[in-house]
Amino acid sequence: MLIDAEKTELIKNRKNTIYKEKWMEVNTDEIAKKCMDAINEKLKNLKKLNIIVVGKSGVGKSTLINSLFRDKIAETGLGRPITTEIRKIEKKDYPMAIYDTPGFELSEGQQAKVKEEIIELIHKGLATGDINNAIHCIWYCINVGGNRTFDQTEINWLKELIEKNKVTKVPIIVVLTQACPKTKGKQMQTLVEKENLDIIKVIPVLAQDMDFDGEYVAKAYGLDQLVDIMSEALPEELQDTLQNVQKASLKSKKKRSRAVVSAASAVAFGEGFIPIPFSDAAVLIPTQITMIASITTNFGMSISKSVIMSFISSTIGTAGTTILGKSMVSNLFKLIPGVGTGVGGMISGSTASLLTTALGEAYIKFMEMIYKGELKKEDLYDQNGQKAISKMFKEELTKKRKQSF
Ligand SMILES: Nc1nc2c(ncn2[C@@H]2O[C@H](COP(=O)(O)OP(=O)(O)OP(=O)(O)O)[C@@H](O)[C@H]2O)c(=O)[nH]1
Ligand SMILES: [Mg+2]
Repeated sequence: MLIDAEKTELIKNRKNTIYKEKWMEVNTDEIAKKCMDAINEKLKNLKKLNIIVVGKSGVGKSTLINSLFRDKIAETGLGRPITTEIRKIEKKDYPMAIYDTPGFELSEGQQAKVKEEIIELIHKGLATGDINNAIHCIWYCINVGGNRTFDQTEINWLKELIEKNKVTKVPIIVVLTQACPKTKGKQMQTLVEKENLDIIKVIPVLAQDMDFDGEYVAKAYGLDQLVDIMSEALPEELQDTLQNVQKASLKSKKKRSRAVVSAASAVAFGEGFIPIPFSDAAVLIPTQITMIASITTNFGMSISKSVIMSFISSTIGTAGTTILGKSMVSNLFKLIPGVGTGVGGMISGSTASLLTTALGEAYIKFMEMIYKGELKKEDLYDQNGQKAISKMFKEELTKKRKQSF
């Protein structure tokens, strides 16, 4: 039998243990570091997207590539020749390769050669059984500006390529470049569509604004649609890569990011129903870190740890580096209208999911503001910037809370 003194000591020890767990510290610096690790891991594991771009010299292949993808990838020179006619453009730490056909002139001998080389590339890629080596899409570019009518030799070339690609089924998109004025682009689109080719889509684009003697400027268009079509044509494993490299459609980045938030929110729902003293919400944090990493990857910007940290501090309500888990939870609860303070010491599934959704939506807005240059790095270190993030998060919470009623 235990004597009273021993009993008291045991109870005290037990209390201490619970006490420690209950008041566990949440370190924003640590969380930001984990976010950075998760972002780097995610970037490292992005599958490589491989596109072949074919079209006569001067149609605007390089312009198209540089307008659609980040970091002016086609400006890295001519690319490494991999066959006599095809060059591979790659960049270090860039999850994409472009096979370009510079100077593709459709002279008869060359036409046939390029076609054979493309088919060979497709087969070689498939033979490795690795998605990183496969050819995922072919753009066939036709210049609208220089063509009054359709060039039948190009259609014939395409038909033969389609025939040879019948089994391998790499998606082919016909891109009508320099499609200006738009009506001319539409006309050409109708002409190509009449051919009933087995392709994904014919799409007119103007990759860059076009200046007519300083009197009239035709605005670039169609790139966002090309991103959407690519997204429809590519498998799920390449969707993150596409968003990471494309810079033409913010809408598409946001759409993909929202899907990430819904998924994280569902996971958080399952992780809910945890008594606060034991979990201190720490159990929930890995899910949110993964979510933040995925959204950051979609935006394709390099983000520093301090930027992430200022977002975290602003949302969980701490000025310093550390905050007690309990305070963090109570801060968060205070932000949710009508929830009170952690009823029964539990974070319910629906509260966990609500917090996750609001955090994710606020982070998408935060990324969007940085992407558009509306929020500068300097703003993040001053109080006003942090207050703006806090406000955004609170607004999202209120909005989502209302929706859940
Ligand atoms: N304003 C405007 N100019 C364009 C557009 N597309 C191409 N150009 C111009 O057309 C010319 C040729 O474009 P490139 O992108 O170099 O053509 P390319 O198909 O890569 O040509 P090769 O590499 O020789 O096969 C350049 O002077 C571009 O500036 C566009 O969408 N808008
Ligand atoms: Mg070029």
